[in-house]
Amino acid sequence: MCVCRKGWKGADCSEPDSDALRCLPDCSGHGHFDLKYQKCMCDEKWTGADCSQEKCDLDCGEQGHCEGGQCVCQDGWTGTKCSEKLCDPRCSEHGQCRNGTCLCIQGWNGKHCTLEGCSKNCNNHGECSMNDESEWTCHCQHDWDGPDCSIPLERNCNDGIDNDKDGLVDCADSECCQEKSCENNPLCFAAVDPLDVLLRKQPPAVTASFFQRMQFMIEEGSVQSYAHRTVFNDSRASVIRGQVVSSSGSGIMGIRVGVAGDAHLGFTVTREGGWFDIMVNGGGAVKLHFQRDPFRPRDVTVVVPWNEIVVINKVMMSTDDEKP
Ligand SMILES: [Ca+2]
Ligand SMILES: [Ca+2]
Repeated sequence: MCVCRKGWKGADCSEPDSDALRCLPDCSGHGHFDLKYQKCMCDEKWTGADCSQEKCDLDCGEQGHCEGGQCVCQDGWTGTKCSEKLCDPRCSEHGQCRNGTCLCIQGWNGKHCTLEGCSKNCNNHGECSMNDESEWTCHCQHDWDGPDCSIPLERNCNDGIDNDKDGLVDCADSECCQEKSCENNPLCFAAVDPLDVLLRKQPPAVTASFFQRMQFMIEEGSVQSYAHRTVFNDSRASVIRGQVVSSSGSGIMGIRVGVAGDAHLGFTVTREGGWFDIMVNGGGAVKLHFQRDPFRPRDVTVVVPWNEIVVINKVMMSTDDEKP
């Protein structure tokens, strides 16, 4: 027997089925059901089997598609044609998004402009400006220092007055050591930078031992003065590296650093930024002694393995005027 299509009945399916006609698909109200083709014929602008999808013919580029008459962009893209790159949401706080690149407002750095370049507006002791690396940084007035210009400097290095009231007068204040009037002052004597010594030398053989690679430090005119070669044990020698700072956190130059109770190991003197390197014999606790007027001397005990470079925490020195 014949199985009639929707809307038709009778033995040979030639009579219109008025009941069924009432129940034909409504094509979402955007078309009509065609009995001949047995499917929804959609109105212009609509598509889909039931004509429920609006035809969308906007050009949404490669990063988007048209939906409901407008472009829907893939993640990370925006704009009427989805052709503009979005920035990380963090950009909106201190920057402006320009096609995927976050352009920072004054004082902010980083890919998403989240890094503060001029903290506390340079404490009103400096200017926030862009450096050669296109980063905003504080440029401090001449008597202020630190990333946010919060550290006062010894303004006059030759007036016998402690200008920044840190207990250090003129050349005793390391920041004066670059000044002509302090150039030859013993308080500004510093050891040479080991890197500078190394650069003048032939690189050591790859097979050289730790001691052979490091012994340049105790040679004459190098980092460590008055060191006797014979007191160092080749298999135990190690190097302690550290930084001596004042209570304000700035490095102190000219601090004498030696091993307490062992003068034969010699001593070194902190260089610019308060840095020092000293060779010792490892394999136990080593007590370092730090001293220079007008600071209170300090001892710091370090556990030192064999043949290693040990970097220790900052050593803070204070004067008698300061609370310990
Ligand atoms: Ca001072
Ligand atoms: Ca002064």
